Amino acid sequence: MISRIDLRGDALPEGTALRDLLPRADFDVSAALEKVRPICEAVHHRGDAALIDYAEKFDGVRLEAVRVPAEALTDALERLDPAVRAALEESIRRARMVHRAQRRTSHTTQVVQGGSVTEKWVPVDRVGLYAPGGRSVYPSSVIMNVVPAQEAGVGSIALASPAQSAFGGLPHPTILAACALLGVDEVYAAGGATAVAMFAYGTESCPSVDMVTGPGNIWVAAAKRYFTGRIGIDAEAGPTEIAVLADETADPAHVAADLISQAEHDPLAAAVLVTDSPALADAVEKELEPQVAASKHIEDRIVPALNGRQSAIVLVDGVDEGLRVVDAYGAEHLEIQTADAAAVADRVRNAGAIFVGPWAPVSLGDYAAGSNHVLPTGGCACHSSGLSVQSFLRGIHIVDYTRDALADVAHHVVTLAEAEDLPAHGAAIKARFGWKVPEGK
Ligand code: HSO
Ligand code: ZN
Repeated sequence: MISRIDLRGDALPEGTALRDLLPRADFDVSAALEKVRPICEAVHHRGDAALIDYAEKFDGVRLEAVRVPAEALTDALERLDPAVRAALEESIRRARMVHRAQRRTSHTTQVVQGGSVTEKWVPVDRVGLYAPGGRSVYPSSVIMNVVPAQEAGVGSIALASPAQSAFGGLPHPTILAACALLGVDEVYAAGGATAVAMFAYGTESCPSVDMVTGPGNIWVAAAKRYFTGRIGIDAEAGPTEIAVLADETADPAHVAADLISQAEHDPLAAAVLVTDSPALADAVEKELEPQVAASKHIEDRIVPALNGRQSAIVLVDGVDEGLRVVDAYGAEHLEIQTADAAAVADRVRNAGAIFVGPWAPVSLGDYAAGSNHVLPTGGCACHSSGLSVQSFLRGIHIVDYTRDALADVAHHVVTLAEAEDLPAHGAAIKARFGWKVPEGK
């Protein structure tokens, strides 16, 4: 069912040439952009009325208001299955531990006597978090977005999730319960591009935000792209990906189970095994069949994901070549299932998150490792990180120089200003010293 790419024998190509040999999903956000434009503009011009009309069109329910009443949140928490509540609480506790450690403190560098630069970290004032509905109702993603924002010190956090006709037009009750557990009380029933537009422009009931984060389908990604430059966004999340770098010591049943675990998300999800062991490749392929047959979302997601051009078993000559392949791929999630997995993991340069050895499957990270599961997809791990406290902070440089400290460096500033043909820059210095350039030390 899963295709094979044999990269054994010849030397591996360099850079993008290697990347081009590897599988990847088609996820054309630019085509979706044209479709979301009128939706975003309708929300801009008609505000809540447009949100209510779109909820009726896309979610099949006529809302009285988009803001979710406070009682709906407490109600959802009261009705939450106690086992789910305990699991969410443990997930929150672990995520808080990890994200609290990411907090940054301001730092002052004394550049010269009398001249300092302080980097002050300031949280974004207000963020809008998106939690999908429909196929993916993930309270775990609410945690992964809210916790870093809270630990960063974001003062105002709003959350949007699609209206559900089965729940009287409210977002899914588990999403509401997760919000209640996290202390988020500003929740809106709005979905996809309409939710992003609501946050970006603001409406009668929802004040605009400075930044939108959260996963979503291609429409959410397109809406994020539409608003890039106007508001902050975390990333245009694409379909989930797992890559496993494994040698003959890996357990094929575990590898197969882990590949299926992410294929379960989406027909475009990617599952990639990179191995130097043809025996393991055969054994994993053999394992896939009964395990897929025993899973739930077979025809609509797992089979198309594993069969898709984005998934493959890649054969390489050795672990060193395997490392080059996974680095070129830049997976959202990368498992290392080799002998001395920690040493191999240490050599990886490109991955959203790395899962080391047989006891750290991706699903642990999805729910309860303490790590964040909002991670770069589509190869973006080569230049970007997953969601973190840092995502919600801005580092502001505060420049503080005395007269003497400015005088000491003034001639260099004037020289560079002249070299760039920007004499007014130099004049701004000279004006302070009787229109002369002070002699530096
Ligand atoms: N693996 C997904 C996150 C998720 N898994 C949510 C289960 N629920 C993307 O990292
Ligand atoms: Zn997952």
